Amino acid sequence: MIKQIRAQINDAKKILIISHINPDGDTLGSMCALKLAIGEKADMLIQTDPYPKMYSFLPSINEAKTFDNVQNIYDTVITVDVAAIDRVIRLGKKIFNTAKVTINFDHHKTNPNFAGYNLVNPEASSCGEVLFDYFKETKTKITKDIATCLYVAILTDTGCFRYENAKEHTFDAAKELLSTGISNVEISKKCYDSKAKEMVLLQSHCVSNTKFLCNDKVAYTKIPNSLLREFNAKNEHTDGICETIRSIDTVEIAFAAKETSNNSTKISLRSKNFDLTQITEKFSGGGHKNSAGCTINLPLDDAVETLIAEIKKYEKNL
Ligand SMILES: [Mn+2]
Repeated sequence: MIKQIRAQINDAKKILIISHINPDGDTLGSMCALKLAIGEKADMLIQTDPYPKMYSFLPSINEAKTFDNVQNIYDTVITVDVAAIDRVIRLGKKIFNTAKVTINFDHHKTNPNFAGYNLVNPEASSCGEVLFDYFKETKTKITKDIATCLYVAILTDTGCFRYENAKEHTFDAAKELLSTGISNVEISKKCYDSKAKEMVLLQSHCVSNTKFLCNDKVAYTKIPNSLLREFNAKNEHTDGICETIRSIDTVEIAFAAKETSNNSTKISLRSKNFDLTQITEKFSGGGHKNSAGCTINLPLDDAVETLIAEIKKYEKNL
């Protein structure tokens, strides 16, 4: 598959690389790394504008297009870190559907191989690691800028190398990326110590309003839209709340329920050992064992009740 993908990328005239909606460090880092490796004929599309500001240091990210200035002129579309095609929306989906060649680089075990060419490795920590292996296999030179992008992808998806998905090979990849001369200290500062004031204040409010269930094994917080207005915060500022709640010693499953509209609630879940995909798949969501998400088409309070009822079915396994 690697050879076929390389041949398709070589033959392509105009390539669009698409990151997933509500982008994180893995999808943005992977997108920029691939753009830098391919060069001129590749464009990038960010589907959520603005994207989290802390990633604005990623090399080449300022060249990325948004729905305002992207056109359907691409014969080849590549998705990075996109678990399912419904994570590509609006014009992005149309461009994907009309492209002659589609390529899918990913690491979600729930990925249904939705493209013409699929390089999906559920053993990899991140899409960044999948690309690292692809670059090694195809003898693509990993420049300092590409290394920065891949390091951000791996660092953020492994929670600073703390999660189960950080395996020996992940550390080998990180070591090789560091050998290009990038600074792990500087990158960590940019990813973790450069938060907006609104974000930290919103998060501490949400965390202090955490509710507990099942002998404190399940914990959650609700984020109504009114709260974002109160803190002058943006959607991206809710990233990371779940991780803080999960860090409580008794907690096995943590979730944050974010109101998206009157009739739709976005759920982010984190666990320590429990496989969350058994829950998110019931709501047509996806993700990984310890980090998953879904959207429930109900108002905030009803969505939370529905989700709790589902989680309680597994109470004895927690
Ligand atoms: Mn990822």
